[in-house]
Amino acid sequence: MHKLSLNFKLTTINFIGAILFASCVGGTKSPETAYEQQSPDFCVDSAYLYVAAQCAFGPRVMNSAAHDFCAAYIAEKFEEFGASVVNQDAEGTLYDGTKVQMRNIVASYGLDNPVRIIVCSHWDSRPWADHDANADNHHTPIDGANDGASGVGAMLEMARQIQQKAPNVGVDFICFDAEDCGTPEWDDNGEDHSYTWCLGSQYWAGKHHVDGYTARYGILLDMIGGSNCVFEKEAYSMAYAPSVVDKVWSKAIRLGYGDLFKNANGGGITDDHVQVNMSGIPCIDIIARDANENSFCKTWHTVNDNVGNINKQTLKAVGQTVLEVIYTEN
Ligand code: AHN
Ligand code: ZN
Repeated sequence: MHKLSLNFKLTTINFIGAILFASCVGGTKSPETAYEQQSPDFCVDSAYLYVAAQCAFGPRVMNSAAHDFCAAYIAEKFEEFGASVVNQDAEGTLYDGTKVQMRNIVASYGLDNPVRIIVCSHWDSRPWADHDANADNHHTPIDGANDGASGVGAMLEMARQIQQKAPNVGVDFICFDAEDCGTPEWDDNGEDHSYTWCLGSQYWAGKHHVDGYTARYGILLDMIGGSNCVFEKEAYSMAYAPSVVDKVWSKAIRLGYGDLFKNANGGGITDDHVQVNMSGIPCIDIIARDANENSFCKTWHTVNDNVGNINKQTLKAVGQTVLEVIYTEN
């Protein structure tokens, strides 16, 4: 009898141990997290398909057919997932004077809800791989799987989840155009060219997609699908929206993604969130940097920024974290 009960206990312990072990395999979650997730599961395989679908059009560079076809794809996908979509068309001017036709795409849920959260990303891709190790590639347009498509792919998957179960807040997914056609490195004379980036969000900041629009806060997703990268607390985010940074980082850590979301201060980055902040809505940037070097991810502005280099663990961590923030907001 004694022996039997000892065996039973050992088996029970082994069984619990096996569950804890199994929950660690293949994921980044730590077994000690007791936090109970409030949001639906972010399906990273779906998000990955939406990234691949954008890249399949070819580089979404300004004034190209691929760009226009992808704009239609993004709007149609959001509509399929039950969103109300507004296209905001405008003309922009590149660093060299070239005129470009821009389209910001805004997909909204819960339009009657006065409490609104923005999730945003740019959707265009860089016309030049001007950071490529091979100078022969410096004028080649990039797929922008990580730099562009990753953020939109994650937003589409969040939209699919929201269609199935509405959160307590209204959500506006904003796809900004013409973020990534800032002055190329090979044409940089050393002056301040920050105004040549983020043309779509500059336009939106001056004229919101609907009159009188406002939101409680915004979260920008930029390069959220790379490998060997980490997320640090970006400096403009900390200056304009420190409580939003805290909210997002603490959710990420409670979900077990503390290996990616570092409790460290990063530098300030010229990005679409600066424009959202300028328009009076606090907004943070979740933007990856290389885990080992003081730079963006290895594929940044290179011809290697393609769907084969998308890292599902990173994409999942960010997608689930932002969903959790949305579903815990009241
Ligand atoms: C600059 O390099 C000036 N800003 C980085 C913003 C960016 C570019 N994000 C993606 N591509
Ligand atoms: Zn870029």
